[in-house]
Amino acid sequence: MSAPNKSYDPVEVAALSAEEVQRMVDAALTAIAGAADLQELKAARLAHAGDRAPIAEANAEIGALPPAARADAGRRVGAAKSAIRGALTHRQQELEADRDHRALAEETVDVTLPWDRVPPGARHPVTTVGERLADIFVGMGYEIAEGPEAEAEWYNFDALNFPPDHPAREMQDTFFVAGPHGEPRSGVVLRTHTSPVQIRSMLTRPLPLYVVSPGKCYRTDTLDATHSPVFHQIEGLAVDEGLTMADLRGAIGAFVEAMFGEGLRTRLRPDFFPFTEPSADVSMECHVCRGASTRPGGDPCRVCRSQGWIEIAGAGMVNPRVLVACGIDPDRYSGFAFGLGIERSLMIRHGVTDIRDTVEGDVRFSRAFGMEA
Ligand code: FA5
Repeated sequence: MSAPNKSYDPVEVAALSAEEVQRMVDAALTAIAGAADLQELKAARLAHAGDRAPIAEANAEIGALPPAARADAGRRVGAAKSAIRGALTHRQQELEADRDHRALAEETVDVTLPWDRVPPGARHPVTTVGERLADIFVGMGYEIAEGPEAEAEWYNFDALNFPPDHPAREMQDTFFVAGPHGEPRSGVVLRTHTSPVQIRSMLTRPLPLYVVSPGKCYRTDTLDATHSPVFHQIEGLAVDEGLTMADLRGAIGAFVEAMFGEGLRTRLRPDFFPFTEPSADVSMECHVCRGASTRPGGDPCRVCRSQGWIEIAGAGMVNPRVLVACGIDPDRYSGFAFGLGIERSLMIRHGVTDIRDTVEGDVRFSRAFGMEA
C-alpha cells in the first residue's frame, strides 16, 4: 500500500484512475460472463472480487490519495465493486438455473417404465390346497402336527403294526436311507406316508387328541400321470373316549363338503391297512356329475370316469395294537384316522388330469391358480 499522500500525485495511484478501474471492471465482467459453470464462476469471484483482486487492492489505495481526491476515487471504486458484485450475482443465478434444469432433465424418472421386471412368483397350488385342507380341520378344532421326512423305520412301519416280514411293508415301495458304512439300511427311511405322525402325536400329546398333519412323502413309484415319487398327504387322527366309525364318517363328510361342495355324499368300503381296524377306502360322490353319468341317458363324466364316485382317502379306526404301542389304554380310548393325497385332491378339485403338471415347476401352471399370498 502507498504511504499517505499529502500532495496529489496521480502517477503514484494509477490503480485508481478512471481508466484503470474501468479496465478492472471490464476484465471482471468478461471473466464472469465467460464462466461456463459454478466452479469457474467461483474462480472468477476469487480473482475479481476476492481480497487480493485488483479492485480490492485499488480500494486499499484510496487512503493514499490526497483527501480532496478520495471521495471521487471512493465513488469510482464503489461503483466498480458493485458492478462486479451485480454481474456475479446475475451469473450465479443463471448458472444455478442451468444446473437445476440439467439435473431435472438428466434425472427424469420415466413413470411409464415397469418398476419391477422380475415377475413375482406364485405359491404352488399343492401348498395352497394343502393349507386349505388343513384349515378345514383346524376349523373343526384339530391341531397341526408335524414329523420328519427322513423317518425312523420304527415310526413309519413297526409302530404302525407292519410286522418285519409282513408283505405289507413292501406294499409301499420304500426309499431306505443307507447306513454310514454303506449298509443298505440304516433304520431310517424317507417316510412313505404321513401316518408316522400319528405315532409321534400319540406319544407326545395329551389325550384327547385331534391332529392333522400335511406333509411330503416318498415312494419309489415311477413318475406317470397319476403317480409321483414325491407327493403330499394330509393325515388326520382323533383319539378320545367313545369315538366310533360314525365320528370318522362325520369328519370326512364335513371335510368333503367344505372342500368340494355342499351335500356331497361319502362312501366307505372295506379295505386293509395294518394300523387301522376296521379299515376303509373313502370315496365321495363325484362333485361334477353328482352321479348323473351313471344313470341311463346321462352324459359321460371325465372326472369320475362315469363311476359316480371318486376315491379320496384311506381311513379306519386306529388299531388297538397301535394304541397299545403308544401307551394308550384301548379299553378306555378309541381313535380314527384318515390319510389323503394332496395332489389327488388338487387334481379332483381343479380338473388337473396329469400329476406331472404339479411337479414340473412350470410357473404358468401355478399362476393359473392365482397369486395367493
Ligand atoms: C396310505 O398311505 C395310508 N397311510 C392312508 C391312511 C391313513 C389309511 C390313515 C388309514 C388311516 P395309500 O397308500 O392308499 O394310504 O395312500 C393314500 C393316498 O396317497 C392315495 O390315495 C393317493 O392319493 C396318495 N398317493 C399314494 N401314492 C402316491 C404317489 N406315488 N403319487 C401321488 N399320490 C400318491
